[in-house]
Amino acid sequence: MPAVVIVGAQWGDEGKGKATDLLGERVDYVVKPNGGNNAGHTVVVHGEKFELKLLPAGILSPQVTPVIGNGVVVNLEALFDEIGVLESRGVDTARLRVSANAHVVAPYHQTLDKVTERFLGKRAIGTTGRGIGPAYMDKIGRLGIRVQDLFDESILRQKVEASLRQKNELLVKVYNRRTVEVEEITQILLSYAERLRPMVVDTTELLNSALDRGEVVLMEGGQATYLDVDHGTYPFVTSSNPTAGGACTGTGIGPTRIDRVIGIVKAYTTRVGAGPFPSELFDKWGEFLQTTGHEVGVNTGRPRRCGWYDALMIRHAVRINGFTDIVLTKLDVLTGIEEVPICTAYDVDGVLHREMPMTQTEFHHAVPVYETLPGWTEDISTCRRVEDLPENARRYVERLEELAGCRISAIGVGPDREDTIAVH
Ligand code: 2SA
Ligand code: GDP
Ligand code: MG
Repeated sequence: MPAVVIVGAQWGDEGKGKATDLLGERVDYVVKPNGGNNAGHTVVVHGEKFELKLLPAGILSPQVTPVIGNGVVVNLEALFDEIGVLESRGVDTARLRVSANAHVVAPYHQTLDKVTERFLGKRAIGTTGRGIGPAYMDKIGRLGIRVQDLFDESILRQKVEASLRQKNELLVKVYNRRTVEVEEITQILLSYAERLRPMVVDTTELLNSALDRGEVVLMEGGQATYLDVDHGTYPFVTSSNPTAGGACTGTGIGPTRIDRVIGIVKAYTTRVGAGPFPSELFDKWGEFLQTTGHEVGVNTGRPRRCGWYDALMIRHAVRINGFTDIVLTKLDVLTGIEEVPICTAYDVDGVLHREMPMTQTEFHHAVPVYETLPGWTEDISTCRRVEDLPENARRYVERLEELAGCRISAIGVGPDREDTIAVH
């Protein structure tokens, strides 16, 4: 399995970090193709909890070379903070490599993210406030600053100036904020240059050469399918392409080199931030999932909205990403629910939809139609084989597999690395 992609199939926090960490023992490189320090992955290794944001979860496996790909937007302060925290806990981060083509999140991106959200008022996206949207806007608008620019002071100053000429107009005239000085930003960015230099390489060359040698590269997608700027619930999305195609552009690995695309699917649904969510729960079961599943944002501490499993979303995600298999996570959280509903259709203003509707308006109006399966009360956290699961848990998994039209290859029954069932 030379090149493998991991993609979140819902709105994030499906457990991609744990899945990456689990596969870490069998891979040589783990590369992050998109996003930045808006991500949040909790990985539990032998009872010890790690929270990763900008760094790929593969950093916890000593034989893995972790890579920040060209598609990532890098907040340098956050990068070195995270490295510092991991080092203080005994994790060796010296193997980390960063793409020379990755873009930098500058302090003014974060300011713009926050003021834009405030400006939107009721229509705010509920971003993480990490400057991700404005950094990607600059990238697409050709006003971005790349990691390599830090090694050419005169180019860096020119680029900061070009970017700030436009930003200052906006900040001062529209948002009533102070002017950001070119020299201040240039010096802040330059202050990271020497520490960053040893990590910076042509990561596309690094990864493709590794594949040529038969080594295994895992692409760890940030965020998730329905947060994708093209395929997600726009405008309530992030500003990158977390779907499988984005893994190619965000790393420089061609699609023909990819053998496996693993969809990470939570056994129920969560979302953090604003936007439509047809199977969202506002009753005791929503609270149950939130509490039992510890559904709180790793990055911002926001409680995650919770709802039942939405089979339409997953079937559509299987298509968009071309999943070869699914890792189903957090099945243990459903233990104790007498009857487990699965959303299998939407009623949209009286019209029944069995697939994702075409328009966002229809999705906003979608009322979930449920089929219900009997639940289970047995503790499943110690199950290590499918046969160990109670019959009703097995039936739930089989039904999800059938509705998704994709094989489930592993099942998560707890947060620790070991709490996993491999399906043969
Ligand atoms: P942004 O900051 O521009 O990417 O926000 C745009 C939308 O994308 C959502 N988003 C996320 N959703 C779930 N998890 C994310 N990471 C953290 C976590 C989130 C946290 O793992 O818990 O700590 O709050 C993540 N990152 C971005 C975001 O909520 C907006 O809806
Ligand atoms: P990511 O952003 O997709 O990596 O997911 P997060 O780390 O933000 O959120 C997933 C949470 O669920 C983390 O706290 C994990 O430790 C936890 N987790 C992952 N898999 C399982 C599982 O199978 N069962 C339980 N109970 N928790 C899990
Ligand atoms: Mg997360």
